[in-house]
Amino acid sequence: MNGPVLSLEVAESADREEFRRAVLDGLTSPPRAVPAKFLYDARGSALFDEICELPEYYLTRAETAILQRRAPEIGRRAGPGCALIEFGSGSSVKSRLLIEALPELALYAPIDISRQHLDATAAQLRRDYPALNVAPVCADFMGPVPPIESPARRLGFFPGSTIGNLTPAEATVFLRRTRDLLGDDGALVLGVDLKKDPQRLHDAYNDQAGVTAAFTLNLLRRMNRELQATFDLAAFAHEAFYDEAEGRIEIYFRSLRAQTVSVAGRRFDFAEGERVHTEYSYKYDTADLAALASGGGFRIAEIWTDPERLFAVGFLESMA
Ligand code: AVJ
Repeated sequence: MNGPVLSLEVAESADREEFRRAVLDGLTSPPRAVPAKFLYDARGSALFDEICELPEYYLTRAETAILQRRAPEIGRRAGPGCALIEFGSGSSVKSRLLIEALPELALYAPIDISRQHLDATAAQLRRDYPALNVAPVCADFMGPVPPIESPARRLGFFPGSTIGNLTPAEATVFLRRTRDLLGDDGALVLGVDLKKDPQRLHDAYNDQAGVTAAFTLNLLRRMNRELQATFDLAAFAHEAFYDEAEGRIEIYFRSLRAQTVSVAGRRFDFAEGERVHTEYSYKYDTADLAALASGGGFRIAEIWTDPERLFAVGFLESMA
């Protein structure tokens, strides 16, 4: 039998292998890309926490303000005794707003790919809410999630515009799966970033302090460390711009000169100016959100925004 230490090691080498495959695949066939979820190693997660504090990055502040103001209404809509299931829980600042507002909460199940993050969050929540049943689930919420045992009404929570990382097709698949997981009487609290002045969007992903650039380039560091890659961090740059027709921010790392890099024992040529895609960040308006919800099997019961209409939180209910 595997003790906890050994099973952690097994999980780590499986993660490493998944990362290796994804990177080799992503660099081999054009257009070159590395999936966004690999941005979040320990350093990447810390950098993302820093992004959330940047003056240009309004998303976190706007959403937190909406949740603070609307928590009582969310509690009323959800009703007493529900189970709260959070997708990609990260640090649980926003979950606490709901945990405190949901009457007779039966269960809190954070789902996250990082075992470490999950265990730390669960331990802290158990300390702060001794009566709360915390049931962490270690899984990639984009893949199949193991069934969550609870007879209570399920309330999903997917904040932070994380859904913006997904293409509309991927987002629809995610919502359909989530609707099945939450059940016929389930509901989902969903946070999306709103379409707005392109300059404001551009600035949010091109901050003056360079934290977003460090976040993107941290992926090169991670490849160097975990895949014995030879990326010269000074020879690549972060690039982010708003594509208005697609309604999305696109993020890349760009090669500043012609160069060859070795990754996991394979060599990859980069032309000067060649780029590798790392993220989309889709922006929604209320019509986009309505289409997304109905395509995913939900109806919108309510949409709340902040006074500047920067961000939106939707209360979605499963359709029969
Ligand atoms: C965590 C996906 C919501 O798209 O705004 C922020 C990630 N990347 N700055 C976003 C991100 C660069 C963020 N999400």
